[in-house]
Amino acid sequence: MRNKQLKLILVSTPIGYLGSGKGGGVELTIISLVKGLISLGHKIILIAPKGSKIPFESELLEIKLIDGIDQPSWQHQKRTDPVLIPSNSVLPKLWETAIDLANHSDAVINFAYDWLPLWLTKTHEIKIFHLISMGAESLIMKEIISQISQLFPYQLAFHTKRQSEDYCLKTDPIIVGNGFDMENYSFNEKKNGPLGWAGRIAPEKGLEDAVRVAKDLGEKLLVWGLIEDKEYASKIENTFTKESIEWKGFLPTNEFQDQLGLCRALINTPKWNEAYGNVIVEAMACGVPVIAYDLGGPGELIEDGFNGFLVKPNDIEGLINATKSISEIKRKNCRDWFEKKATNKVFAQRVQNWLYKGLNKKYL
Ligand code: HBI
Repeated sequence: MRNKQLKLILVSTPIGYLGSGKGGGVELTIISLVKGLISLGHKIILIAPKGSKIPFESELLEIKLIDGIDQPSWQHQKRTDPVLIPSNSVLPKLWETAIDLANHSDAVINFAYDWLPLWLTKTHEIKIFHLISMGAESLIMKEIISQISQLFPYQLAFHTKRQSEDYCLKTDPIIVGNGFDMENYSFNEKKNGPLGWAGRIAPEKGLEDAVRVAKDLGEKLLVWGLIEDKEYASKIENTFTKESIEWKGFLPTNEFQDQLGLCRALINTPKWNEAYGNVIVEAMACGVPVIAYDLGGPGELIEDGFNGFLVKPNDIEGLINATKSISEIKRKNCRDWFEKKATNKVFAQRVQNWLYKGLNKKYL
């Protein structure tokens, strides 16, 4: 099976079209992985909500756009909520298309953090592989993921070990990390720039802690990301003076990385079990060291003292002290770490190995 060309169907997240920013990190993951798998010679059909845009073309890539109503995000629901399927829902339509096409493909890869595609794994001889994009944000999701782990353990993969520890898995978790296109990020040597923060503006991302650091240092924090929770954003604005925060908005990667590369550090303040932390890797790709709470994916990606500093969760004093010592980190270490571990090429190779192994498995 080594380097055999795979015919793959990739099914996107149903909470917004690719490019809307509503899918959070999983949008960048999908676009990066499509490019990486194509560079390995695999054939891709990407099924995604209408409006989705992919910033490149290839004769190995076909895109099918499906119209329908977004799935409510698990971030806006309670852990104990049931699965909701709105009328004219895009989720079942994405999967009807996938099932129609599946018997001409080797495997389907699911990126949705949703119950339906996981449940379908039990009912279809087509092999559906799931890249789980979050920690256990919903009980019914935790339940179905544990069930699939019992039945098809080789068809589940996670971004980080810490993320996988949220789930009761039958076997050791398959960890594939994440990865982004090296061509999209340029290394910036500049050492004494501003402080930055990036991510979906929502409570679980803990922006207020990073603004506190900037304020205490008498600086302005540059903030990139989609303002998903307007109330939360204005609460932060009212708590701090206007001088402490500059909203830069949700920018396309090329503009984002241009501005991010000028920062002397990125501060990352997760309040939840962040599955991976794409912005951490994007910063490192630009040579920007990261100061993060030792929680979830960021706690696994940052090598304390090498490509950034780790701080006890919610320890704002710790963030401030780390910020004062950030010039000790060689910016080149960050770029080297990215090139070795988190380009979309190495990510695609890890996913390819996952698929080859899973396709070879015959379940008793
Ligand atoms: N919620 N229902 C649902 N489905 C998803 O795919 C989903 C989500 N919430 C957030 C999310 N995906 C992404 O932001 C993850 O990358 C975190």
